[in-house]
Formats: sequence, C-alpha cells, structure tokens
Amino acid sequence: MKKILPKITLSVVGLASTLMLGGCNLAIMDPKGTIGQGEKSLILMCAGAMLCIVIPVIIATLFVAYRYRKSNTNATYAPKWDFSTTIEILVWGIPMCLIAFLAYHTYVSSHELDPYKPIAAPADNPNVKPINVQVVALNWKWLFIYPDLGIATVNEMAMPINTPVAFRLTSDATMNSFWIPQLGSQVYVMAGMQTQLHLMATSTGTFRGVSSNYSGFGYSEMKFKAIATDQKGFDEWVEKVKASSKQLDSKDSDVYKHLREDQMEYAKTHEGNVLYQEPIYYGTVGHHFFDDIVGQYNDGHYHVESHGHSPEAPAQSNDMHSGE
Ligand SMILES: [Cu+2]
Repeated sequence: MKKILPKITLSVVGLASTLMLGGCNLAIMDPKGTIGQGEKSLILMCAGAMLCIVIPVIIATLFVAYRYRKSNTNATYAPKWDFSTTIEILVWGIPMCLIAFLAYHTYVSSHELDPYKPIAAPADNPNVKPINVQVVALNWKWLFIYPDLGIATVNEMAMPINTPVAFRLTSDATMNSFWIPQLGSQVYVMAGMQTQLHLMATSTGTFRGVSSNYSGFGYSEMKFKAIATDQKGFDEWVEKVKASSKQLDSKDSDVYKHLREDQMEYAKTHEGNVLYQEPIYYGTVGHHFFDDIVGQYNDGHYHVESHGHSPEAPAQSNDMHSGE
C-alpha cells in the first residue's frame, strides 16, 4: 500500500494537469457568447452534482475494502447480517434526489437554451435588431447569405457583438451539423429541411466554426471563421464583401453550380483530399436564394414545417414535408 500510494498520487496529478492544460483547447469551456455561457454553466453544474455521488462512492469502496480486509481482526464480523434501513435510504435516496435535481435543470435549460428561441436584445442596448443569416452546407464548405444586406460569403461570416443573430440553416449536399463551439449549440442541417439557431456573441474575436457531424471523407476540414466584432468593424466587413464583383444570382447560375460541384470534382480526382477553402465574397446575391435551395427538394415549396416553432405564416398550404 505504501508503495502504491505515491504512484496513484502521481497519476492523479498527471491526469489533472493534462485535463487542465488541455482546457486551453476546450472551446466550450471558454465561451464567448450568451448561449455558450449557459451551456458551460449547465455542464459544470451537472458534472459537479454527479461528482457529489461518485466521489463518496469511491471513498466508501476503498474504506470498506480496507476496513473489512481478511487480516483486520478488529472489524465487526457479522455473517448473519442482511439488511440496513440507513444504507437503503442512503443508496436509494441520494441518487433519487440527484436525478430529480438534474431532471429539473435539464428541463429548465432545454427551454432556456432552445436553439429555436429568439434571443432578447441585451439590456444595455434594447433597440438592437437581430441580424438574419442563412446558412447552406455545401460539399466541404459553408455558404452564408445575409438576405437583408444582399451579400453572401463562403467559409467566413461576421456578426456584431451584443446583437442577436438569427440563423436559418439548410444543406444542399449531405446531412451535416453547424457548430461555433465558443458561441454554443450545434444544429443539424439537411437537404430540403430548415433548422434554426439563435446565438449572440458577447466579446470580439475570430471563432472557429466546424462541421461537427461525421458526414464522410474530408468533413473534418469543413471549417469556417466566425468573426465577432463591434458595429463599426461589422459595417466595414459588409462594405468589404459588397465591394466584391462576384455575384450569386440564382441557384441555377453557373457560379453557384460551380461552387456546389467544384470540390466534388476535386474529391473525385484527389481521392477526397479536401483542403480548407479560402473565404469567397459575393457582392450581390439573388432574392430568395435560400428558399430556392430548400425548395428544389420540395417541389418548389420552401416553407418546411419547423417542428412547432413556425417563424412565419405558411407560404403554401400543400406542404410537401409531412412525413414526420
Ligand atoms: Cu422535419
């Protein structure tokens, strides 16, 4: 025992420092937005609550094994013993309290951090309007459309800080998952479907955006930059994108077809060796671009049922999407 203890201490210290140093890369533990902050608190609270059971159980196990070892003749020897009300209350009562505690907080936070729930304007800036961003997952790249600004970008998006961002998301390729870890909540995208996400950055910076779904070869390289900046920086970014002479007119345009297909061709010739693609700016984008992309999978109908959180009145009565 005396020889084992220092070894255990060493490995615990080693493990703990690895975890803490690793924390530098754990983006969800370093949130830069309201939703990410809420998710971090929830993770820490749940882990803490569960450790309240795990740690005493480990200590009790070691204590019982040591105290009632064969060579200890001082410990009570009770071969006829078979029931203890105190132990029964402890081992059933405490976990039941914990499950009730976790259930309550899971329920409350599922509603509070619901990706479909619009984020209220911050208290110090109550008149700020949310900005709308439409996201389309393409093959190994992300397309961002700013419908109100008439611009689009690939693999780079920007948002002003302390301003809610309302995302509508879809895919024009395989199923995928959109995630900016430091801002919170990953959301799935699927061709012909629409999902929603609301995020708000509270500090400036350039955050990593990823495809967090195992969608196949090369998707770990499907990354984008999410730039959170002050209003002035955002306006400058918009001007920079608007200055681009590139256009995305419609989903049938050659520009879009090329954008959609080029890396598919690339994959065929390079056996899926997908490289990170540099951002592209489009100074103008056609009207209803996003809706047309959704609609092509739904006989032209772009109002897809949105799981009870309908953001706008139905545009069509005979929705194609009814198989749920
Ligand atoms: Cu659905």
